[in-house]
Amino acid sequence: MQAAKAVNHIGIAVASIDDQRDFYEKQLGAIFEGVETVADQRVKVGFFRIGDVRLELLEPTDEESPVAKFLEKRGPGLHHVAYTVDDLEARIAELKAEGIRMIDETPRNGAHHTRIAFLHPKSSHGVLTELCEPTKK
Ligand code: CMX
Repeated sequence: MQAAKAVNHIGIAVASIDDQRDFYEKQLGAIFEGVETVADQRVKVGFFRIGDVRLELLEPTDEESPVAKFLEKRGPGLHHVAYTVDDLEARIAELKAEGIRMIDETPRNGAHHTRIAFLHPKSSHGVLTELCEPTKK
C-alpha cells in the first residue's frame, strides 16, 4: 500500500462562504484563494490557505447536495479530510481489496485541478475521507 503524500485539504461545511469569510481572513489571517463551483458534487468551494494547509469551505448549491444533508443533520463544521495520492485508480483498487467501502469506485473530478474519490465514513472510523490526485503538477 503506497502512503498518502500529504494532507491535501480540510473540508468544512458552511451555509454561506461569504458569511464566514471574515472569520477565516480577519480572525485567523488565512489567505483567500477564490471560489469554484463543483457541479458534480453540488457545492461551491471557497479556498483559504494557512501556511501549507488549504481549507475548503463547502457551501451547498442546492438541497440535493451531500453538504445540504450534512448541514441539516449536523449543522456547520468539519466535513472531511483529503489526502494527496499518486495513481488514484491503484489506491482505490488497493483499498477495496483490503475491504474498505468506497463511495467512489472510479475517480470523479474535484476542485482545484484534482481527481478525487471518497471513502465511506463507516470504513474510515467516522471521518469522511477523500483521496485526491492533482492533475496539474
Ligand atoms: N463525516 C462523517 N460521517 C458522516 C458524514 C461526514 N461528512 N456525512 C455523513 N456521515 C455519516 C452519517 O452521520 C450517518 O451515520 P449514522 O448512520 O451513524 O447516523 C452515515 O454517514 C450516513 O449518512 P446520511 O446522512 O444518511 O447520508 P448519506 O448516506 O445519504 O450520505 C455520504 C453520506 C458520506 C455517503 C455522502 O455525504 C457522500 O457521498 N459524500 C461524499 C461526497 C461529498 O461529500 N461531496 C461534497 C464535497 C465535495 C468536494 O470536496 O469537492
